[in-house]
Amino acid sequence: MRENTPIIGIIMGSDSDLPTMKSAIAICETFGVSWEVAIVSAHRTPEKMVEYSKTAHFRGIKVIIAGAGGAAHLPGMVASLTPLPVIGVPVATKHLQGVDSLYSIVQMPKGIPVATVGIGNGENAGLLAVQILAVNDPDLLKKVQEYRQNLTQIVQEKQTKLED
Ligand code: RP5
Repeated sequence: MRENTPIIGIIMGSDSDLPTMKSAIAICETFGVSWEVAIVSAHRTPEKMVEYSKTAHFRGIKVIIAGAGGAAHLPGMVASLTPLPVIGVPVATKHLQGVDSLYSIVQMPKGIPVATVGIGNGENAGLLAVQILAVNDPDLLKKVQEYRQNLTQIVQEKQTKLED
């Protein structure tokens, strides 16, 4: 649901991050949570980053997912500028396979947390954002529980196939 009143803000440093971030969008769609997406670069569009971060909560955004690769300063800088929870997605890179991205995002100083997911794991970022929203939304919480039950069922089916 790409709506006028999105509640999850998905941002990324470059359009080259989109393949990774698409899985976060897919999770929002699965759970019926409204989202928006934007390219916001800490280095190439720093003023846009400041504007986005300072105004997101006024526009109704509840959680920000920020993906970046390499010198991945976007999630941390956004977190320093917004009161909203920020989930960081380290995007895999060609030369250092995303370890650079991970280290750039995960080691935040005390006081300014970024909830960092695994390298390339946009899906978990989407799920974490949904779970944060579900704390105050019983219907969404039920959907999260059903999603988990489905995961369990998939594993059980794989086990059954192994035993066949
Ligand atoms: C970062 O630099 C982006 O998040 C991207 O992961 C990386 C490379 O960007 P491009 O050169 O592909 O635009 O800012």
